[in-house]
Amino acid sequence: MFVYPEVPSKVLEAIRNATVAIVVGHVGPDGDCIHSQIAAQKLLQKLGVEAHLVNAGPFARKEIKHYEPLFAPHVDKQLYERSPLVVMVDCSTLDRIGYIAEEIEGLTILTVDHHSSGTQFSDLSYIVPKSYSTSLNIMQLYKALEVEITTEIAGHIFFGLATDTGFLKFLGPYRGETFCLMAELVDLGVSPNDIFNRMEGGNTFESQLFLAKLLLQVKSMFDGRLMIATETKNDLQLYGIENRPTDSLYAHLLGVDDVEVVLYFKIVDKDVWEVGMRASHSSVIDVGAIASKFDGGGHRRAAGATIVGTYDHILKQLVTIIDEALKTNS
Ligand SMILES: [Mn+2]
Repeated sequence: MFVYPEVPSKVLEAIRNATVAIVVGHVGPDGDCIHSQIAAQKLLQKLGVEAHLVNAGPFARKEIKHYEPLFAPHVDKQLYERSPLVVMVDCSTLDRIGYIAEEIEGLTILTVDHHSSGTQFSDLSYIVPKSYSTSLNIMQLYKALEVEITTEIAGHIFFGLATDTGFLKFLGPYRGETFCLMAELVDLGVSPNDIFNRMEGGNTFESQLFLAKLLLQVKSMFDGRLMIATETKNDLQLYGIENRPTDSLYAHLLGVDDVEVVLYFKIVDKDVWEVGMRASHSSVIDVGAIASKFDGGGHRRAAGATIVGTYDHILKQLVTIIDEALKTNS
């Protein structure tokens, strides 16, 4: 059974000694990022710290979109001058927080994360690669600091966990501790059924059409071991960025027999692509390592990178790397 490591006393001290803080998360935030940010903010507030939420966005995912008004897109200059403690959640490298990295230069950063990629740049961190979500790390902070977890906070923690485990589908064996923590959250008043409906509900017709369009044009390579989906500018105009069917696309393609890697090319700008990468459960390919070659980040099975270059060039580079990886592992 896995046991969460103790939160370093340095981390607890930094939180206790703070008077003002900024909680930041990665660009293109997901449910774990947003709910971890909010849970961290509430923790700080309960300890008497003035805590602000900042995220560069975009808040494209439907299940987190309504939280956008809680987040500032920039670090206020006056706030910066007060030397706030920066709490960075759900990522451990500065490039993952976008332009906000420049806005917090020189400030002390405390990292809370469960990603294994990227080099640790600060000793002020609570990084647990085995944790299924950053929100569970935050739960450990609540316990270590003896701050009450209310029903509302338990809901944030559960939502983060549900997001990163595909509502428990990605859990492996001998990880009973995650179920124990979930049981605690449920007994604090969280309804898994409500969370599931919030996570999975609200699909628009446009998102289903967008998904259909992407699926019809998927490129299959290496006998179906690699699948590549690519959106066009026209798709974005037609269906809207808020209807990007990211999770369902991965779920559909990872469900195909023999598939090991799925790539999703998303348009950011002319010759700027955000490439989402997923590896199947049975594959030994580490997409986190592939993403880090392009200054991206993530985990073994889920990662992404923002890459500058023409589509053909990026595709060629990625296909070459994945071809190598598939050859060494077959
Ligand atoms: Mn996460």
